[in-house]
Amino acid sequence: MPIPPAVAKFADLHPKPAHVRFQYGTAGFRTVASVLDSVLFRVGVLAALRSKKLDGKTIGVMVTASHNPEQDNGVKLVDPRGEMLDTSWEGHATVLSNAQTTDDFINELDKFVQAAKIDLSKPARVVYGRDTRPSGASLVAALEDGFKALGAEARDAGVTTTPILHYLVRAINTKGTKDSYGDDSEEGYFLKLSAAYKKLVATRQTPSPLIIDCANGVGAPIAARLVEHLGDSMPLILENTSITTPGALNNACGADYVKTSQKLPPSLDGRLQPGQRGCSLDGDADRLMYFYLDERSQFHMLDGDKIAALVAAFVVELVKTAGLQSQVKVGVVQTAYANGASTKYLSERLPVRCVPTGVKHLHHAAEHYNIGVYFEANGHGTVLFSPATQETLRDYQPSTPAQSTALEHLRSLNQLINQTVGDALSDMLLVEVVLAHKAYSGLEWDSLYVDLPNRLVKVVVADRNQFKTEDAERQLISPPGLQQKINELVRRYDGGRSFVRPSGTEDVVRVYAEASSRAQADELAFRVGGLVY
Ligand code: 16G
Ligand code: ZN
Repeated sequence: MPIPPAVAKFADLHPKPAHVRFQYGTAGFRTVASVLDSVLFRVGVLAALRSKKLDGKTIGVMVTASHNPEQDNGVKLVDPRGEMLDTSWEGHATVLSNAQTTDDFINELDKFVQAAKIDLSKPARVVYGRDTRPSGASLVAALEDGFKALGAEARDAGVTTTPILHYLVRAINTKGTKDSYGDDSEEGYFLKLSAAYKKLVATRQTPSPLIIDCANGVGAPIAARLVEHLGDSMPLILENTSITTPGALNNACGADYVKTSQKLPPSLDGRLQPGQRGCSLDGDADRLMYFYLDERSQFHMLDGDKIAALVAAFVVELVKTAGLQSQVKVGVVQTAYANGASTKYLSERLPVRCVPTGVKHLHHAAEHYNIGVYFEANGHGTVLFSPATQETLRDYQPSTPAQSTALEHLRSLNQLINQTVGDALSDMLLVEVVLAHKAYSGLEWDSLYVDLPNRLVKVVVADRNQFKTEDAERQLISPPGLQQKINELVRRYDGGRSFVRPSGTEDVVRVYAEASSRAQADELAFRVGGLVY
C-alpha cells in the first residue's frame, strides 16, 4: 500500500528548517522549541506507524523537555506497556526527522514502511499529552496533523505529567484483561495511588507536613489533585506552582537545580523549617529530590541513591518478614554516578548491578530481578515487580499474622509504585510510606550512609564522539591511552574514583570524581578534566 497522499499534503505545512540536525536521543527529541514543528509532525506520523506495526495497540506521545529551560521542548514515544520506545526505532525516528524536503520525507517513509513490513491498512491508536511549556500547544497541533495524515484514532490527555502519560498507555492497553493496570484516566491514576498509600499508612501516625517544590511546572496542578485524593492522610504544602509566569519553569527550583547546585531553591528560604522534609519535582514530574534542614539550618540533600537505599532495604525486609525470601529475589540497579557509599551500603544487603546512564538501561536491567529497584542519582527511578512475582504475591498463603501483614504491604506497594517509568509523585508517596513505617526523620534517613564527597564537571571538547566507554561507562576505550592516565591519577587519591563519559544530551564530556575529602574530590575532578581537554 502506498503512503496516503494526505501525508505529503500535511508535511508541506510543517517544513523542516534548513541546517538543523535532529537526533532521537536518550530523552527523545529535545532542543529549542522554535525549530521543533516539523519534528512533532513527523513523530505524529511515526507514532501512528508504530501503532499499526503493533496491530493497533495504543502508543503514547509526550511533549516535554523535562528539567530543561522553558524555551526548550521535546517529544518522546511510549510503547504499549508504558515503557520507552524500542531502541530499534530510535534510529528510524532520527532519519525521518532529518529528511529535508517533503519528497525526501515521503521517500524515507516509503522505504521504512517496506523494510519494517508495516501494514498501512491496520488501525492506529495514540494517546498524547504535554507539560506546561508555552510552546506546547502549537507543537501539539503539529503532532495532531501527523496523526490526521494517517487517520490515527487519537486521544488527548491534555496537560499532564510524563509518568501519568505512561500510566495511561499501559492502562489503555491492558483494559479489560487480567493484567489491567487501573482505570485509563487521570482519576484512575489518583485513585490507584491514593488507595494504596492509605492502606500502607493506615495504622501509622499522620506525618508532619511535607513541602513540595513543583518547579513551576505540570507537577503543580497534578500534585494539587493528589492532595484532594489523599485528604487528611498526608499533609502536603505545594510551592513553586506558578505555571503561567513566563520564565519560571525550572528556574532556580526543581529537582535538577537541587541536584546540580546541591542547594535549597531560594524560593523555599524561610518556608522550609529546620527538621522539616521537602522535595523537588522536575518540569514533567518524573524526577524527585528530597532534602531537609538540620537544626543549624544546614541543607542536606537526599538524592536518588538515598531513595534507592531507603526503599530497597524496606522491600528486602518485607519480603523476609513475609517468608518469601527464597522465592522473591530483590536487586538494585545503579549507574556509575551512584555515590560509592550508596553502592557499598546496598551491596552489603542485596545484589547490585551497574549499567550505562539512561532510564532504558536501568529499566531493562531491573526487569531481570523478581523485584528490581532502580534509581539514578538524579532522582529518576522506580521499583519493578516481575509478572511471576505479582502472581506469587497474589497466590501466597501466609502462615502467621506477621507474614500476612508483610504480604499485604507488598501487594499495596505493587499498586502504589508506577512501574512504567520513574514517577516523582508515586516515588514521593513510596518514600513517605517507608519513613512512616521506620519512624525516620530526614536526619535518620540521611544517616543510613554518609555520601562520599564528589564533583561533576563538564568539559567542552572538539569531538565528544571520540570518547568511547565500556564496563557501564566506567572505563574509556577511546581516545587510546587516556584511561591509563586517569587510573594513574586516581591511585594517588584516598578513596578516589573517577570516570569520563560523553553526555547523551549535551555537546560535552562529563567527568565525575569521588574521594574521601571535598578538596580531594574537587582536585581529582579538575585534574581528570585537564587530561580530557
Ligand atoms: C536523560 C535520561 C536520564 C539521564 C540523562 C543523562 C531518560 C528518560 N533520561 O535525561 O536518565 O540521567 O539523560 O544525561 O533516559 P547526560 O547523558 O547528558 O549525562
Ligand atoms: Zn523529567
